[in-house]
Amino acid sequence: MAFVEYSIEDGIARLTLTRPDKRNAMNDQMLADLEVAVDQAASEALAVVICGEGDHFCAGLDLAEHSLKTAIEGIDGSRNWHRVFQKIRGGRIPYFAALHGAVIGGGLELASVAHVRVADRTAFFALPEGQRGIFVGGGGSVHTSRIMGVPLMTDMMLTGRVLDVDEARQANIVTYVTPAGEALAKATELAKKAATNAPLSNYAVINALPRIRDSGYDEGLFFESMIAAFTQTTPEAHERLRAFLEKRAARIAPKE
Ligand code: 1HE
Repeated sequence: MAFVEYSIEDGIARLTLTRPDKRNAMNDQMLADLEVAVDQAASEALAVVICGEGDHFCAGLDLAEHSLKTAIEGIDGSRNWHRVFQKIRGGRIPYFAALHGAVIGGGLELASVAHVRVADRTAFFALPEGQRGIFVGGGGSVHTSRIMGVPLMTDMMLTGRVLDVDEARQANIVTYVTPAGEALAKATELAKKAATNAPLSNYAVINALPRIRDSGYDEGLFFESMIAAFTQTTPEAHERLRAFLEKRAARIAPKE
């Protein structure tokens, strides 16, 4: 793979965007490489960390390549981002994004399909599509807007507003902030924790929560009961519940 490096250790896959000279801008080849890495992770990993090489996570869509496309090629390109990103967002295993430096445009859209986002203090977030004369195309109007809300996303897209990590934390774009250089270690630590969960519970969290959030109130509650009954009647759930009752499972300690 030219622009994505794949590695796996103890069931945790690491996907690194490796195009630092172009600030990890996403071109068609990088997206294709990302899909190969995502498929590989799906076949063998319990959780995934996604990060970027160099000083930035991802500067978004490769504008040089994009500017040469016709309208129909642009549609195909955007639908391709959706297809690959859906494998991340709606797969079986959780993704943890380790963010630093620029998390811009398509980079923020990519981060938005991860399930947990960790940023270090160097991270900054922007959606300069308005300035570039384009629109989000990597699913941001659906995913990113659900995370930060339409008002803030509209502000960022209209005014070019840049968010720092504290603002991003406040807007739930990230749920962890680390000192500079420590996002990857934190994201990996979290991925390791999630990897010890029952895989079916992880699947339900990833795939049921967003659907329930998008459904009606009554349908959501009904769907929740179905998923809850399904997961809790599996042999793995029985064993995990028994382990707790027989005092073989770790207790939850108060936060230090
Ligand atoms: C790029 C890209 C890119 C850098 N496409 N080549 N994204 C943007 O509008 C963000 C544009 N990038 C930037 O604002 C800056 O590059 C950064 C803040 C990310 C980094 O700044 P800096 O000073 O470290 O780097 P640089 O000198 O600006 O860029 C280094 C090289 O990377 C340079 O190429 P070079 O051949 O002159 O060395 C840049 O041209 C190249 N580069 N970013 C192509 N994005 C699915 S739709 C999503 C829509 C969007 O993503 S819109 C947002 C696009």
